[in-house]
Amino acid sequence: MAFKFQINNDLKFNHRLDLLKKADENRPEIHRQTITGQALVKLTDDVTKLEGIGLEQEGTMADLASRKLSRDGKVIIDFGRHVVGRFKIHIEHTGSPMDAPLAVKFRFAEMPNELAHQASEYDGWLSKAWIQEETLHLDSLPVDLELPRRYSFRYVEIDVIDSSPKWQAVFSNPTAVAQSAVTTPTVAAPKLDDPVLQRIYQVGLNTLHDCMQDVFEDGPKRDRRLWLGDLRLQALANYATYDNRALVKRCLYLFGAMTTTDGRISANVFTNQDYIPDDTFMYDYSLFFISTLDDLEKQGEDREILEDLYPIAKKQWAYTQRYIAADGRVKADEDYPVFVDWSNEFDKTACGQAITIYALRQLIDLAKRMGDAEVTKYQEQLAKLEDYAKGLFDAKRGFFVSGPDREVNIASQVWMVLAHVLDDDANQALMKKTVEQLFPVRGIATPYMYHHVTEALFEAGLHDEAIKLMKTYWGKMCQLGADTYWEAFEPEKPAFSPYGSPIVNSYCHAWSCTPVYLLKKYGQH
Ligand code: RAM
Repeated sequence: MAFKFQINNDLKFNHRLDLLKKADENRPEIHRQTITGQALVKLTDDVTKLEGIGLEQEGTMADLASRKLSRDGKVIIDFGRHVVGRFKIHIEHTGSPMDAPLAVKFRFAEMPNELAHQASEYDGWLSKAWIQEETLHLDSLPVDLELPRRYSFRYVEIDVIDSSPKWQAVFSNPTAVAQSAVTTPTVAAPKLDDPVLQRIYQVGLNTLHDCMQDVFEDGPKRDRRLWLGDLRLQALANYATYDNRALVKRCLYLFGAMTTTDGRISANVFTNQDYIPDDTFMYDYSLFFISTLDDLEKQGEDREILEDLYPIAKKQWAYTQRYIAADGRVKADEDYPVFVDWSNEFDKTACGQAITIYALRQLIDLAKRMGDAEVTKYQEQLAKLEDYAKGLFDAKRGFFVSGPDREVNIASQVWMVLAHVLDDDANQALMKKTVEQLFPVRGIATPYMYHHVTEALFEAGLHDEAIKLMKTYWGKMCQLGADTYWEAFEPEKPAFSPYGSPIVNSYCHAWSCTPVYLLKKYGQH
């Protein structure tokens, strides 16, 4: 089922002020740190890097002030690490008096390959306004320029469109004021002897750090907002590292405060000025509200948020009933898509079944904590959903099948394992068979889904296979030059973008940071 923009103008949303107040009470303090540019670099052809674009140092920072830039003069500053924050630079002119303004373009990139694409060539379906660049006309110099937006970047390209034949622009002292809701981890890192895993862990930590802002953002370049599916994984990664529970609570309160009046929880909320729920709904994301609340409670019971948000979790479950048939079959619906992954190359029906079971188990845990008598009703429905799911297991083929064509795909096996539809031995046998017959993974486009594949291997006790996959997937991003992990990565098509061009891809995307969680939970063998 293809992802499409949902426009639902006539929805009615709640705005529970009591819950929004609690979201505000849990608002984080933002920590800031000033970072200076590290080197001048230029793009090179390098087949070992993403899209064949590498970098080479071409000067030190001291050289910047000696570059006199006029028409078409360019320089790329490398900040040496990924930064989310404001950018400042000092600009002067040299030569004759300024007989024209300075026209200059700044381009910000998380990865070198972004600089090899031009915004003018972008024709994808997502807004090109996300492309991080600014063109300015400065009538007088010198100036200490601070650009207006918060950017997500490691590299800044300065491109002088024009000065005049009589004078040149001189740039110096580029700084970034990096920001995050967290500073250093408060939970000890797992003991990892393998340098590849150490690097994989560190890049995950950097990714999470830079996505922890006023809310858990999905990506600080884009969409810069709070998505429920991303939040679930970020929260788990956060408990294993920075352990800022207030930020998780803030985000859960935001979703809980602004459901539709019929009980649906939005896939994401905007938090830039006012709090606004998006009119976009995804079946699995809505259910992950239940999971995220339960995961939080499992960290240590928090009665207040449980009592505030359990009724909202229940209402989401009640709304979900229309997608569950009497025999326990989950009926997918184009208007409430099951996301699972950006790829549309596989059938997601069995995943929908498994995710429903996965979430209901967590609702049952919440119901027990609340002493809710409806727990029995939930348990009965769980049994039906599981029976139906077991019927999807094709004993002859040894796999779960999905959809009308009885398709066998990796995602279905993975979600059935995570939902513990079979017992532990059968789960292990299923994942072994998945590795033997369905690997190498093909046609999965996001670290989000790779996370679930890796987790299913760990859950099934296939530690070595899980580590191997982590190394070939997240390790490959590291080899290709990642400082932070990416929103989309399909190893067999490294330049894949769900949006038509990598220039709008986010290269610091929270749902990919989960090696920090996986290595902490399962990695020390
Ligand atoms: C994208 C964002 C976000 C994700 C949704 C489904 O727009 O990257 O992270 O949750 O897709």
